[in-house]
Amino acid sequence: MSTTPELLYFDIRGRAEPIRLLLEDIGIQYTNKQVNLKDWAAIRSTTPFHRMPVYTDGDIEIPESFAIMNYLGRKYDLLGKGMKSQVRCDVAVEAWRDYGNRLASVFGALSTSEAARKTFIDTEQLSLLSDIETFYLNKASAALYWVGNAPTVVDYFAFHLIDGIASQFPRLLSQLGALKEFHEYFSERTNIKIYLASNRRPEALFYGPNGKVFPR
Ligand SMILES: N[C@@H](CCC(=O)N[C@@H](CS)C(=O)NCC(=O)O)C(=O)O
Repeated sequence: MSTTPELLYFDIRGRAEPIRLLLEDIGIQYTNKQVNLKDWAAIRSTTPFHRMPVYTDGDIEIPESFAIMNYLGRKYDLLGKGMKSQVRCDVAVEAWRDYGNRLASVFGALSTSEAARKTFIDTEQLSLLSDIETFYLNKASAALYWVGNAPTVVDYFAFHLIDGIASQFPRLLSQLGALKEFHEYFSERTNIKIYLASNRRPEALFYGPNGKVFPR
């Protein structure tokens, strides 16, 4: 049995990117196995639920991206210290998950009209993110992490999604000063900086309708 954990996912950032960021940041050696969409059909039936990501650590095989993050959070003490912090961590993760799911439905579904996409980009997105930013600012600590004085799993979800906003909607991010500040701060962490500049990080954010890579 291999002692090096393996993360199996497409060759995009997508649902695996917070997991990659966490592993990279805390310096875990892992096999970053990336599958191109054209090769997926051949391995689909070998994965639990026939989907990815899947994380394998010794004799533990974990499908479901949030279960993987919770596993890593428990294993490496990244879920917050004490009840209040743990609840704050859970709430923030859910808020980012809602935003991520909304993004997936707006940009990943063929059925979404151009008009609905435009409404999301022009108005809805700022409202959703302003609420998340208000939550972020209502923290007990002056530190720039989402919970307490050290990273928790939510910092990796938040960084991944804000990084997408920074690259796709830079003007929007300039209206969200606290999220922008967090993004800049977190991107300077030593191992995060190394990862962002490395070829281990996929270029593409996600596969859109018809398997098109986004952004092209
Ligand atoms: N709830 C799951 C969703 C997993 C999921 O939808 N994975 C997609 C990629 S993001 C997938 O494997 N799609 C391939 C397929 O359905 O054939 C999670 O969060 O891990």
